Amino acid sequence: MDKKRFYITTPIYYPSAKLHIGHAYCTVATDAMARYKRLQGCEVMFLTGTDEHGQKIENKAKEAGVTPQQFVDDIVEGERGVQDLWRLMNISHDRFIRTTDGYHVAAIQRIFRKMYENGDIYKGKYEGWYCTPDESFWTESQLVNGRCPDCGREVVRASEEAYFFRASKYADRVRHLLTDTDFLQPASRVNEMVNNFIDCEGGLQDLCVSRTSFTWGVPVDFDPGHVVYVWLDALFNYMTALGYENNAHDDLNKFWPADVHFVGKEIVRFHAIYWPAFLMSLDLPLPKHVYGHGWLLFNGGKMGKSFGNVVDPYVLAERYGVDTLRFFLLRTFPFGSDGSFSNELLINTINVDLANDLGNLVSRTTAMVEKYFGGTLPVSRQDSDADGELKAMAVSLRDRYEAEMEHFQFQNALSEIFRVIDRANKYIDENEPWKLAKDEANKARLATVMYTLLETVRICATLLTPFIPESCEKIFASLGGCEDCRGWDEANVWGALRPDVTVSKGEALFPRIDAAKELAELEKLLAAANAPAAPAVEVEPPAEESVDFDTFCRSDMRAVKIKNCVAVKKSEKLLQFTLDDGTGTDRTILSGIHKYYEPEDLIGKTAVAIVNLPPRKMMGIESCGMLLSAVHKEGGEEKLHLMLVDDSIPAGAKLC
Ligand code: ME8
Repeated sequence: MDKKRFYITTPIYYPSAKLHIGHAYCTVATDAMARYKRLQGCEVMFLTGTDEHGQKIENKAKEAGVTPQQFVDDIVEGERGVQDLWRLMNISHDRFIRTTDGYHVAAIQRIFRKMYENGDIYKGKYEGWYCTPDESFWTESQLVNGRCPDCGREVVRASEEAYFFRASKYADRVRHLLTDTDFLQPASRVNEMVNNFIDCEGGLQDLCVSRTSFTWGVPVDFDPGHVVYVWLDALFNYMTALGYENNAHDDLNKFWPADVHFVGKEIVRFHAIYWPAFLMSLDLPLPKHVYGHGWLLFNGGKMGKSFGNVVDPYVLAERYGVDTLRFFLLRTFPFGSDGSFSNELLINTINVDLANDLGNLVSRTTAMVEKYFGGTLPVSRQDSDADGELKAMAVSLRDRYEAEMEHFQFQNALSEIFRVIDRANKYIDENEPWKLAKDEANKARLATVMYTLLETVRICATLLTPFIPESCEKIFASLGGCEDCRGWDEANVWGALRPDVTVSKGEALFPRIDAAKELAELEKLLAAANAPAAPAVEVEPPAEESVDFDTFCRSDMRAVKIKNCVAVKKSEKLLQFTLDDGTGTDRTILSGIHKYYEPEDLIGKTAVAIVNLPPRKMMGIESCGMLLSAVHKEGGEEKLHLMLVDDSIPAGAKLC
C-alpha cells in the first residue's frame, strides 16, 4: 500500500538580518509537525528556505559594500547563518530553496509570462504609498495613521509603470474559500481577511506585481527594466521546489497540493488571498490549509521590529540545549495566538516540566530498577487495581494527542503528555516502591510497579519525539533501546516493552537550574548578544580602485613557508597559518579559505603574503598580514586558489 503523503512548509525567510527566536518558533513548529507525520508513517516533504530578492536586500548590500548575492550568501550559508541555525535546532527539512536558485528564477519568469499571456497580468501605472522595509504598496485608505498598516513604519509616495495581477477577478472565489471552507486556520483569522481586503471599500484591488525602481529581483524577460514583485516570486517557491515549471525537481505530482503552509499572522494576507488567486489564475490545485500563527513578543513588541528586542536562539540553545528551547517554544505559547517571551518563563518551564516532571520520572524510575533489580526486571508480576488509572491514561494518550496535533495545537498535545507524566509521578508516591523493596515477598508487585512506570515512560517518549528528538533518543537508550516498541503502532499498546527489559539510569536529562542566579546571568548574555554587531570580521579589506606605482611598491610581499595550518574554532571559513617569513619569528595569518583546502594539505608549501598590513583581530586571533589568493567564478560560485610558489624560493624572499 502507498504511504500517505504530507507536504508542509515554513515561510521562506528574508536574509536581511540574522534570525531570532521568533523565526525559530515557526520552523520548530513545522519540524515538530513533520516529525509527527513521519512517526505516523507518512512520507513527508518538509520545505523551508530563503526569500532573497527585493529592495531591502539591495539596500542592505549596498550599505555593507558587497553585492546582493554576496550579502545573502553570507546570511544564508555563512557562519551562524540561516542554515547553521536550522542545523543547530535539529530541523529535519527535506528540501531548502533559495529564491536565487537558478531553477526557481527561470520558473518564475515562465510563470509571469503565462499569467501575462492568459490576461491576468497587465501593464498599468502604480500610484500609492510604499513601505520599503516590508516591500508593500498600500492605498491611502489602508494606511493606519498615515503609516504602514503591517509594521507601523513610514511610507513614501511612489509612482511607477508596473504590471498588475487581476486579483479582483478572483475576489468571489477567494471569499468563498475563506468563508465556506477550513482553508484558513485558525478560523478567527478569516473575518479580518475578508473584511479588510475583500469586502472593503473598493473591493479586492488588483496587485502590483513588478517593480522598476531597483534591479535585485527576477527580471521580467519580455520587458527589461521590470523585476517581478518579491511576493509573487516568493510564494511560488512552494511549487517550484517540487519541480513546477522546472526540471530540477520532480515531486509535484507526489506532494502538491500542500497539506499546510505555516505562516506568521502578518503574512496571512499574502497566503490566504493572493496565493490562492495566483493558483486559480493558472488553474492549479490550492493548498489544503494555511495556518496563521501568532507572534512571539518581547518587551511588549513583535520581536525583531525594533533594535534591541530580539532574543538570540544561539545563546539559548547553547546554554540550555536545543531540545529545551524547542520544547519551551511549543509548550509555553498557544500556536495560534501571540505570546510574550520572558526569561522567567523559560527558566520556569525548564525547572517544572523538564527537570521536575519528565526528567525526574525517568531518572527515578530507571534508578529504582537499577537499585532493586540490578537493572533487569524479573518477569513475575502481581497486578493491582492501583495500576488501572495510569495504564488507561497512558494507552489512550495517543488518541488525545493525535486529535490536538491534527489541529496544530502543540501546546495542548504536550499538556496531554504532561498530564500522564504527572500521574506517573503521583503513582510512584502512592505505591512507595522503596517500601515494597524492603520485603522479598513484594518483589513481583514491585516489578509490576516498575514495569507500569517504564511502559508509561516509553509511550510518553514516543509521543514526545517530534518535540525533543535527542532527549527521547536518550530515554529510549536508558530503556534498553526500544528498537521494536518506539513506533506509532506501539504508542497505544500496553506491554510492548519486553518484560525482562534491562535499563540504565544514564545522565540527568534536564538538570535543574538555580533560577535567581541564572536570571541575572541570562539577562547579561542576551543583552550582549543584542549589542550592535561588531564590524564583519571575515571580509577582506576592500580593494582600491587603482594605485599609483609608489603605493604599490610599499606593499611588502614575501615568500612564506607554511609551518603549520589549523582550522579556527567556531569558524567555517578561517584557517590559521603559522608562517616562516625569514625573520626568525613565526608570523600568524588568518585566511578565509577553509572551504577550499584541508589545513594539513598546505603544511610545508610556500605561499605569498603581504606582511606590512596593520594587524587585524578575527575570531579573537590577531592576523598579521594577508596571504594572496587568486579568485574566479565557476558555475556561478566563487572559488579561491591560494597562490603557491616554487618551494626552492627561500622564506622571506621579497617579491618585486
Ligand atoms: O515574511 N514571532 O519573511 P520573514 C513569530 N519572506 N514569528 C515571527 C516573528 C516573531 N517575533 N518574527 C518573524 C517573510 N516571524 C517572507 C515570507 S513566504 C512565501 C515569504 C515569522 O523572514 C514571520 O511571521 O520576515 C514569518 O512567518 C516568518 O517569521 C518569516 O519572516
